[in-house]
Amino acid sequence: MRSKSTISSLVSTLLLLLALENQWSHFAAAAASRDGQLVFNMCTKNESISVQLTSRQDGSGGVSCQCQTSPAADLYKDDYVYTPGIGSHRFHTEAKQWNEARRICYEEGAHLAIINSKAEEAKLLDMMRRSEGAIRGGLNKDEALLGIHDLYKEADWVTIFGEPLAATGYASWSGTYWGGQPDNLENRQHCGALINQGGMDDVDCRDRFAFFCELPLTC
Ligand SMILES: [Ca+2]
Ligand SMILES: [Ca+2]
Repeated sequence: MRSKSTISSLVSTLLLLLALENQWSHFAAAAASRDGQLVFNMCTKNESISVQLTSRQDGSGGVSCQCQTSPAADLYKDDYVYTPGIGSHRFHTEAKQWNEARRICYEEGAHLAIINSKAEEAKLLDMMRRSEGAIRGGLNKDEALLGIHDLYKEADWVTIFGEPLAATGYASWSGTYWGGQPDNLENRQHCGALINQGGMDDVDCRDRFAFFCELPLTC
């Protein structure tokens, strides 16, 4: 018990110091494992920090601490809007086909955006509405491509990483846009897009739309 309370005290001090220095963008994860060992992972502005606190097994009640740091993803890249706790996004206003958009995001060290929450949807909608007048080309200015598709199997929606859409935390299709979505119009709509009124639509991957890129988080 003594060692666990010592660990708690050290962790509190560590977190307080980090908070005071205003260095961390968000507290990414905390995991407590067996036998008085605690591992914390944190994202800061410049680094990903993993802190492992282990109680000594010699009965002294002492604690050892190991820190590992590595460069964090470049969350502050030019043209990307960083929102703490949500992510870094860029709204591309020059309309592209889905696969072109996917490649452009990749070349920026990013990926087509995958929405994980209503808060992230709200952020992207805000970016879309602010830049609507800047959209060039494309089938319409109401929608922007996302990193989801049902190209492998009709109605089996997955992210560009192969994860089921249902596991992303956001699978909100519009119930009203053109009578409700996804409608797989003419059996040729296999890419996902965010609608500026909220919710998603399935669109033809060959049509051009504005699109969102997202920088990956390291932790
Ligand atoms: Ca489809
Ligand atoms: Ca559709």
